[in-house]
Amino acid sequence: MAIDPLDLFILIVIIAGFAAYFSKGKLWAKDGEDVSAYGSGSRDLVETLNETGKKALVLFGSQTGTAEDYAHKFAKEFQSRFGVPTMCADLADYDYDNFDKIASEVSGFKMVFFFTATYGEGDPTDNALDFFDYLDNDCEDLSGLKFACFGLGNSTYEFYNATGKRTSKTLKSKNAKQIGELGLGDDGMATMDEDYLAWKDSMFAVLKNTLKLDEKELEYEPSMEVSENDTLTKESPEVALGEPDSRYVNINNDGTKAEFFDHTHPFLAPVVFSKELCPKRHCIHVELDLSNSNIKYLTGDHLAIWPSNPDSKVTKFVEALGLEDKKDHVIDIKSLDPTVRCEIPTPTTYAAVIRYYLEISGPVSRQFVKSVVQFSPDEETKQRVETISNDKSLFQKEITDKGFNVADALLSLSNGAKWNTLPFAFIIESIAHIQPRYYSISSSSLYDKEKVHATVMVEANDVPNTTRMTTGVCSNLIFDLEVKQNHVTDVKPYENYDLDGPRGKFSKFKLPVHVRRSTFKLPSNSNTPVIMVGPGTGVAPFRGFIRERVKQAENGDKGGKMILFYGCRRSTDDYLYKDEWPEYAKTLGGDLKIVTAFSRETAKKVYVQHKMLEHSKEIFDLLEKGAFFYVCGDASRMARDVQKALTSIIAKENNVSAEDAADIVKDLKVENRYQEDVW
Ligand SMILES: Cc1cc2nc3c(=O)[nH]c(=O)nc-3n(C[C@H](O)[C@H](O)[C@H](O)COP(=O)(O)OP(=O)(O)OC[C@H]3O[C@@H](n4cnc5c(N)ncnc54)[C@H](O)[C@@H]3O)c2cc1C
Ligand SMILES: NC(=O)c1ccc[n+]([C@@H]2O[C@H](COP(=O)([O-])OP(=O)(O)OC[C@H]3O[C@@H](n4cnc5c(N)ncnc54)[C@H](OP(=O)(O)O)[C@@H]3O)[C@@H](O)[C@H]2O)c1
Ligand SMILES: Cc1cc2nc3c(=O)[nH]c(=O)nc-3n(C[C@H](O)[C@H](O)[C@H](O)COP(=O)(O)O)c2cc1C
Ligand SMILES: *[C@@H]1O[C@H](CO)[C@@H](O)[C@H](O)[C@H]1NC(C)=O
Ligand SMILES: *[C@@H]1O[C@H](CO)[C@@H](O)[C@H](O)[C@H]1NC(C)=O
Ligand SMILES: *[C@@H]1O[C@H](CO)[C@@H](O)[C@H](O)[C@H]1NC(C)=O
Ligand SMILES: *[C@@H]1O[C@H](CO)[C@@H](O)[C@H](O)[C@H]1NC(C)=O
Ligand SMILES: *[C@@H]1O[C@H](CO)[C@@H](O)[C@H](O)[C@H]1NC(C)=O
Ligand SMILES: CC(=O)N[C@H]1CO[C@H](CO)[C@@H](O)[C@@H]1O
Repeated sequence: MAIDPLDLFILIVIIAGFAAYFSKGKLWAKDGEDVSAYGSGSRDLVETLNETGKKALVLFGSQTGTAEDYAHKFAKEFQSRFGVPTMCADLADYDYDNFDKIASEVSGFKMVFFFTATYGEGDPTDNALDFFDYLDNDCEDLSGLKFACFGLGNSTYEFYNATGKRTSKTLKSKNAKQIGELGLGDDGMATMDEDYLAWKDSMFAVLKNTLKLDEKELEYEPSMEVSENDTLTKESPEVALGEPDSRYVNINNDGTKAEFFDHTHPFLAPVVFSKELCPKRHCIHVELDLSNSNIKYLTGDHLAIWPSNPDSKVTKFVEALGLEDKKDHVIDIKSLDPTVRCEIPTPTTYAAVIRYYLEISGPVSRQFVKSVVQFSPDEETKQRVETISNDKSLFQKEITDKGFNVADALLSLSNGAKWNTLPFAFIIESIAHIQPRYYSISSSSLYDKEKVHATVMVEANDVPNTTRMTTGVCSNLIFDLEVKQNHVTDVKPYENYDLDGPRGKFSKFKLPVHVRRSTFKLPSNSNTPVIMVGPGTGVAPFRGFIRERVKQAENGDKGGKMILFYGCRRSTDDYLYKDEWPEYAKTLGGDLKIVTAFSRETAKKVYVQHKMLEHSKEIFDLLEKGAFFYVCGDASRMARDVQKALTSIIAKENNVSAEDAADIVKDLKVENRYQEDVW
């Protein structure tokens, strides 16, 4: 239960948050920029389609932007290939009470496409919850509606592709007609992009036949316009230089105090303390002060940090596009399509867009490279781009295996020639926008009321057979901040950032954040024993749990037993919070037990699940006493292995079959006594 369907609410005054979420855009609609839906802010789907003359609809359920990205690209390509005006929208932006009228009331309506990702235990994304609620409870008959669906998932999770399948199955059960096959994209096998391309090609072939659509020569049709504005400079007060959204432009930091912060309007939280937890691998502990905001958190929630790009990546990107001389020019971004909104505050500058809004450093997709063929700066480059983007294995070898990002790939493909041929509107439309990163909060809201702690492992990996390295955007920002805040001189961060932010607003050491509510929670009764399994950074929320019980004990409330199974490579290298545990044990006495597994100190790997088996009887006895069981950390293998270990413990100690033990574990999950916070 990593992300529960209920946790779409950002932790704030709950009622206010509720109203704000469902009126997203309307409450704060200023100058039209922050309006989520079609210009008027209408949430009426049929009315919007009617008024904008759209004849097809692409809806996405997305948590971290992948489905959103595919949906936008699909909508654009569908529109330009078949000349069908198409609207692409977030599932949360519309009401569904007249969804069943689309086919009958929107004249000439073709069909609707869904792009839905899966989270938690096969759950839909936060923004898709209302839609599924409608489908399950209010929708009667969708006959006459044609649809297609592409589901996104990761096959390393237990409930792979669940949401895509649910979308397809439910719509069919309401008599909607599915066109083509259900598409499934798998992150786990790293084939998402290829899965999508294959599905898309077969979908277009089917569409040509079933919808009798005429195919046109594919060319780029901009849905926004970027124009330079020479009457303004980057000093002009109305120009956005990277403020998280337009409400920050022209507002002083202290002026934001009275405001309301949430997932669309992050709080600039001062980092009041930071430290290195493991110099050998770099894991950073940060403490942020939320006291000047309306944001409250509960132990077990997630902190979302909004990162920006490092200097080296910004410079390289500017160089690839040949924007060196005009990076600070002011640009206006205007939507040409009333159903497409640009979330980037405007007017702004090229450099601000690149540093603060575009995800420029991750891997580049074959689809993206395919789409730039038409903008190649010269004939030779065009040939090369065409060849490489049409050949899966060549693309893997020349681009993916080299750890290239967009700028690296473009410059390598063009042999260093500048891509000043790429329209900036195309860049904004084709490159994903930076999403906040989530961190399991490692403090306790009881112990650390106004402060929120996070435990951030720095992501930096060597690219095999090269001297290059790939670096994670957000974790390296935190690393850079820690080094500068503590004036560390003997360590060099992997990347350097503009920590002062636009107009110095992030100075000194502030980060835009919001809090996301989770259901990963201690039992309400403090006497209930808890068993926690959290190797690596998975220990983060358990530090919060333990601090919570420490505070309760200090208040005279003697709690139940706590066992933490913690694993890392070596006791001397990456044992996080090693010095803190004895302190907590002083207060909790025999009620806190830490069992460690060091994987690289012996010839044979020792993991947390091995240690669990050694403590089989103790775990079972605690479960019999009503203990809650928690797992946090790596989702791909660890969480599964731990579940297996628990199942075999129950089978052995309870003398039941493996099947019966698995059922008991399932029941524990249903009772919320087995909780996961995995990523
Ligand atoms: C619910 C939840 C809780 C979490 N809790 C924690 C926590 O407590 N602690 C924690 O440390 N993390 C946690 N995470 C993970 C965290 O959100 C981030 O994913 C993590 O910090 C990496 O983010 P980043 O921006 O640094 O890396 P990203 O920029 O997102 O990069 C991801 C990876 O891609 C690699 N990469 C970059 N460029 C390329 C390229 N061109 N080609 C190939 N690879 C590339 C990077 O090296 C990195 O390894 C949690 C995640 C979730 C969903
Ligand atoms: N730079 C790298 O090469 C590298 C390597 C691993 C992870 N990472 C990244 O580092 C991030 C943070 O890592 P982290 O600190 O949370 O974890 P971690 O350090 O990767 O792992 C914590 C401990 O869990 C062990 N482990 C590995 N597989 C396991 C399994 N199936 N079951 C139980 N335990 C297992 C590890 O052992 P062993 O590692 O000894 O097997 C280690 O002792 C992850 O997001 C990951 O992507 C990077
Ligand atoms: C915390 C977390 C939980 C996930 N749970 C599942 C799951 O239960 N089943 C699945 O198929 N995929 C799961 N995934 C994988 C996502 O569905 C997949 O990465 C998808 O591409 C994300 O799309 P988005 O970026 O549009 O949100 C999970 C991913 C994360 C980060
Ligand atoms: C949409 O237009 C059709 C006719 O073109 C009309 O019958 C219908 O009422 C309109 N629906 C909405 C919600 O505007
Ligand atoms: C999917 O699972 C794999 C494990 O095979 C993991 O390494 C990867 O990070 C996951 N992908 C995403 C995007 O979560
Ligand atoms: C430039 O911006 C100013 C202020 O927003 C605006 O009045 C003017 O019309 C813009 N000029 C151009 C050429 O877009
Ligand atoms: C790295 O190079 C070695 C030998 O030069 C080769 O065997 C190996 O497959 C290469 N690894 C990658 C990931 O390309
Ligand atoms: C376990 O159960 C089996 C039958 O279900 C029984 O034959 C066996 O004696 C039991 N063992 C113990 C130790 O209780
Ligand atoms: C195509 C594919 O891999 N489908 C899988 C989707 O997930 C279910 C389990 O939820 C599997 O049984 C299917 O094989």
